[in-house]
Amino acid sequence: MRFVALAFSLTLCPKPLMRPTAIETEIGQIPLQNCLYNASGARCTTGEELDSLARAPTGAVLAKSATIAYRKGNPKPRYRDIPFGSINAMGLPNLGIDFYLDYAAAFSAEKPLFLSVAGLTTAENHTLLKRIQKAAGVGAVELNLSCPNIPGKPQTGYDVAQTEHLLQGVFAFYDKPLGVKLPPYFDRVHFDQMAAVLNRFPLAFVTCINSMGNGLHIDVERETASLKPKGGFGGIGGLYAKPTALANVNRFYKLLDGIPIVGCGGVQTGTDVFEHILCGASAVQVGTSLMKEGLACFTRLGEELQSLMREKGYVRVADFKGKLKSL
Ligand code: IRO
Repeated sequence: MRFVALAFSLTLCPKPLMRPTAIETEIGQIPLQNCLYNASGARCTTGEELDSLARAPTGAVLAKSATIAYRKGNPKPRYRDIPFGSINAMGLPNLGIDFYLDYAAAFSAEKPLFLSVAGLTTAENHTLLKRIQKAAGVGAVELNLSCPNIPGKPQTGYDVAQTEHLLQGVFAFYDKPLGVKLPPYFDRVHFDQMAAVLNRFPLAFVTCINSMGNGLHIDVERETASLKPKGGFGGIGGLYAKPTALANVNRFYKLLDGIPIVGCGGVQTGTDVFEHILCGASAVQVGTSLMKEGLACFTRLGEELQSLMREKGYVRVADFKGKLKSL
């Protein structure tokens, strides 16, 4: 009888005998069943793309950065896979905020929908956020301070005073969860200056990093740039960006007073996800790998992360989050 009960528990109820490794997490007050989700811009512009992301094994769905009006974006080719990553000069193509608000109102997946906002002026950002504040179905907003591809529009995140001015205006009326997406920084003083500003506001999260702006990839055979817009200059993502992304995640994790970090940049394997979390990320976005591999990347990355966690004896994300050791 005891043998029968044991055989039953081994076959039908294997869970208690296995070591559970959960990749659930939370970004501050926002619980996520999976620490992975898409980066804004990667396969998340249309309703069909967002529906597919809603069905994928991810913790959230994040939409393409929105402006008030529909934008066609820059002329093509404006995105290329390149050997160790990607280059893009998309130019903020999106369906306009009305589309994303309607999508949010009807969203019924068992995970939060995040909207991304990238107004071309401070006034446009305020208008967008006032609309979102009144809307239903939006889990959080990622305010994009770092689009590198709008000719004539510098990245707000490279101007500390302008960032402070924008956030002062935003938090004068906005009281729902809102985070910012930063460009990569390369100088220790710039980390300090931006962190000092961000610490003055009740941010729900800070996403590090957007693509590394204004790289140039050459098509040697044709002796041209690989992209058409902006003389070929575009944001670089993928493995090229990983060490910079990890440095930004880790520096802001240390400098920000408890504001959660969302890591983004160079995630190709479960080990890359692990590294982001070790550096301090609470959740990790996937951009270039999603573009190259499609939605299957999320199953693979989740499995690879869990297998590494098992190897290392970690049971949950919190066991190693921010625990980068010194040498
Ligand atoms: O060109 C784009 O649409 C774009 C945006 I808004 C961004 O935030 N980052 C990027 O690499 N491309």
